[in-house]
Amino acid sequence: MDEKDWTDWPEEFANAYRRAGHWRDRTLSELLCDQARDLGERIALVSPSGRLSYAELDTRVTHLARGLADLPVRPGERVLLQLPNREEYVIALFALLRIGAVPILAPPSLGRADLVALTRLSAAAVHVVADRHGRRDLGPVAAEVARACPSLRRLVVAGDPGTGNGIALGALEEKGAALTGGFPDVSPNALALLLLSGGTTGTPKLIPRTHADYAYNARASAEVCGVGADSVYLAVLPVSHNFTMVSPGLLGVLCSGGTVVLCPDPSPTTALALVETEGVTITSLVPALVPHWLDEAARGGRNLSSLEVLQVGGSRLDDTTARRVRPELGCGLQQVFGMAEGLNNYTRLDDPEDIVCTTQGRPLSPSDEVLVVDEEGRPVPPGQPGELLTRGPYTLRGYYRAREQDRLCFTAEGFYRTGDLVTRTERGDLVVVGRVKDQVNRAGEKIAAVEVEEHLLAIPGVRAAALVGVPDPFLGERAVAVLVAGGHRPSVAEVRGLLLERGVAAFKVPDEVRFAAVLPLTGIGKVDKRRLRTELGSS
Ligand code: OOB
Repeated sequence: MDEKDWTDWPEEFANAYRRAGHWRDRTLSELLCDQARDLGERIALVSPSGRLSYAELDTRVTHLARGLADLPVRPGERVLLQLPNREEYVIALFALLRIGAVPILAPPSLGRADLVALTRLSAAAVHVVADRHGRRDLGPVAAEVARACPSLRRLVVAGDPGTGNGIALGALEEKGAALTGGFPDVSPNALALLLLSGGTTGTPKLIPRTHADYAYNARASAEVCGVGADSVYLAVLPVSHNFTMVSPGLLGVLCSGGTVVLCPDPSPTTALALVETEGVTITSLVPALVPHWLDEAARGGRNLSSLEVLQVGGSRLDDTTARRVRPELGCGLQQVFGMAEGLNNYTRLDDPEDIVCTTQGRPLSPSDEVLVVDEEGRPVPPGQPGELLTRGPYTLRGYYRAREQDRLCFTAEGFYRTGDLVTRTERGDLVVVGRVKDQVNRAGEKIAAVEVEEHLLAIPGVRAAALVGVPDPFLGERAVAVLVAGGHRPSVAEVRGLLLERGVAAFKVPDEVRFAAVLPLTGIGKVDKRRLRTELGSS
């Protein structure tokens, strides 16, 4: 693998993380093998396709790994993994890790534009995709991406490959079952997978995570969240998201010997039924889903007594909703302030209720370093807002193939600039009070404003465009596009149609379109988003 593709931790830090016992000598794939050996018949995974024990999961992973190696998928090759919450996601993820390939964890909702940009950035050789996601047929988009990206040699389809060029994932698994042979040696310090960054730039960024760092993130999170062999975790949010993967999520639960239940759709009716029938003990939600869960629970008819912990994160949970969780759901609340780039903050299960309901927690690891700084980079006293900077044993030191952007996103000392405005209490708990990065956080899904603005500017007649997040009772923030139009003012439906045609993901399409004669500017001539947000929020 080319070391220049990503920035490793400096030797002295790597040694310290090993000495502290954070980084260990096992790959993510070896962790599953260990569990299969030790736990055998315990149930690892439950989905609409059935139940898989640790041993069965491991066998299916081995078969698919052999089928993939036979294609061939080679060690170090990047593979776009775009599957929803179904068992094939877990099998394909571990199979790719087993052969030393590098999965890119892409949500099924991604649009053509992002898929093409990610494939070009990573030179991915294979696209593993589901036949459909909800009612959306993913085949046509996959075919367009393949046409636009010569690096893509193979398309592997979970489900029905139809008449296209795709190979059925099931057929590869079957073929692999008849093959024998070993797997390549993979270093625990090697690049394991690539995560998508919410981003603030026009093109998406990829986050490199190693086996050792990701395993530590999962294991330490499991400990802080009280996850063990008796835990049953319900994956409601997309499994490709870092929250559902390692906070403690899928990997944290599997490395603790618990059971992961995949929720096939995010509706509270489906989810609460599974809580009852599977005896779910812990799950994770974005704040936008919480009121729907509370409403559904209030309707009664479901026994939710197994639920011990409801984790909420991805965007700011308001204090009022937070205080309703324990009395109305009968379980504890845990706030999670995390980022795919690394740092996870958690309120602790034994924190006083007031801290749990009003703060976003404190760092997971004793080796996490956090600074809260003013615009000149000077630390601010407790209670004062400042930008959160961080470095630590599971926080990246640089994006994948993005040396230019790294100069803006990291300090000279290797701290990641989160772009989040926080205050820190005397106790060390963090409260998220805003953000300095130009991003809309729509129900936990991050939208880089410039990316959408570039597409808006390509619409005929649009002279200037700004995308801002405006407070919304359901979404946390809704995306509002403010356009300066030359003559014809395109309707919301037209803007929507044009952006979708350009391959923009549906969740990034503005919820609302407004028109202005000019955009307000700051002293140095940048669009004054703060003013725009205030004006829009109050109208
Ligand atoms: C999680 O990860 P990402 O990469 O989708 O987004 C990270 C950003 C943070 O920088 C912050 O702006 C926002 O999402 N955020 C929160 C928050 N949790 C995340 N803002 C306020 N309160 C919170 N509790 O969103 C993520 C990754 C792992 C675990 C949980 C969330």
